[in-house]
Parts: sequence; C-alpha cells; structure tokens
Amino acid sequence: MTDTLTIAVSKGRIFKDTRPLLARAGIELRDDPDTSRKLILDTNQDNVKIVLIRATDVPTYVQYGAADLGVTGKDVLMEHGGAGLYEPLDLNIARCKLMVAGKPDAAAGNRRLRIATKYVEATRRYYAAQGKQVEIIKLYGSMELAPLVGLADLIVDLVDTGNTLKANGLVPLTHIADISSRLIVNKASMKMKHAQVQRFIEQMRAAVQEQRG
Ligand code: PRT
Ligand code: MG
Repeated sequence: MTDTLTIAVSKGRIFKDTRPLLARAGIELRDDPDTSRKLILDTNQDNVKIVLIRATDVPTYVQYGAADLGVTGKDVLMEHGGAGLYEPLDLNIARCKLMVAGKPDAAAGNRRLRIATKYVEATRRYYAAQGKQVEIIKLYGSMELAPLVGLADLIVDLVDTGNTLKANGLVPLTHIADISSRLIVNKASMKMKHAQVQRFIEQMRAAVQEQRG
C-alpha cells in the first residue's frame, strides 16, 4: 500500500540541514527549491512530497494533518504546545540555545523586569517556575534592539555563536533550554499510515546516527 507522505519542513537553515538527512534516507528533491516556485515539491519517491513553509507554521500543518510529518525547531514546538503531534526524533540539527540576555549590568534590583521576546510561552513558563513576576513584551524579530532603546530590560532569544548579542553590546545571562530540530508526526497519520510513517522515522533515525558518525 502506498499512501502519499507529505513532509512539512521549515525553510531557511532547518531545510538546509534537513536535506542531507533526507538524502541519507534515500529522499532527493526532484524540484529545485531555489528556482522553483512550486510550494509542493516532488521527490525521487512518487509517494513522498515536501512542503516548504515558515518555521512557525510547521506544527500547525502537521497538527491539522495537512502534512503527515514535519521538521521544526524545539523553540517553535515549545510555543505551539504540541497538541495533535508526536515528537519521536531529535534530528540534532540547527542547534542553539534559548537564553536570557541583556546589557552586562541588566537585571539589578528588585523592580519588575520587562522582557522582550518572540518566545512568550517559554518565557512565561521559565519565570513562573522561578516564582518571578515579569512583564513580557511580544516582538516578532530583532529582539536585540529592545534593551538598546529602553523597550525592555532583558530579552529571551536564540543564541548560537553569541556574535549577534556581542555586536549589540549584549551578553548571554541565563540558559533556558537547548534547542535542536525535531521530527514531528500527525497523530492520525501515525495510526492510518503506520507502516510508512514508522519506516520513514527509522530511516531518519539511522540517518541522524550516521551523520553523528
Ligand atoms: O525568517 P522566518 O520567520 O521565515 O523564519 P526563521 O527566521 O524562523 O527561519 P530560520 O531559517 O532563521 O530558522 C529558524 C530556526 O532555526 C529556529 O526556529 C531554530 O530552531 C533554528 N536556529 C538555530 C536558529 C538559530 N540556530 C539562530 N542562531 N534560529 C535563529 N537564530 C538566530 C539568533 O536568534 C540570532 O539572532 O540567529 C542569530 C545569530 O545567532 P548567533 O548567536 O550565532 O549570532
Ligand atoms: Mg530568519
């Protein structure tokens, strides 16, 4: 039986790192994503399609079964909450850290801090667990700017090399979570297309292990 498997992948850096894993699992794109304007990309396997979408949309597509599987960052999953999804595999790619950052002298004193972030849920949970009252300001990008212009005392953002913080006179202060990309599966697809989905998960698991070396 050959149902079609649709895999939603975040475009950008996650897709770049997912492609070699898919290749190890025997899946190569037939359409060139750099030149094609198609949103549903064909692969060398007739029953496997790739849809390339915004990182934050991937869990939504998979939750509603518009894609059977997805590849997305743990940061995005923490915000989404994971309803309707299984998360069977850490792909060990696009790794970084979710951190509190600010000016070197930030966070002194006892007043209620303002935190600017795209990661409202993760931030709320982090400070709630600390028993700290903070004011969270939702931003959609360029969080590093907020402490420089007095919008916030601190930011919660992803940090890799730390170069972006440094370039803006900010320092990493507290580690909240290690982030990497995860394979996610629609719960109904896991039941209805069990053999195919399970085979794909195992192929990806082997690919991750090979790549780790
Ligand atoms: O732009 P769009 O909204 O369409 O998508 P996106 O920007 O979310 O996509 P993309 O390609 O940037 O990928 C985002 C995903 O990659 C995140 O959800 C993470 O899971 C993962 N990831 C891994 C990262 C980083 N590392 C990372 N360093 N996402 C963002 N960054 C940012 C970081 O916030 C900082 O501003 O990159 C900047 C550079 O980091 P430094 O510390 O190396 O300077
Ligand atoms: Mg981006």
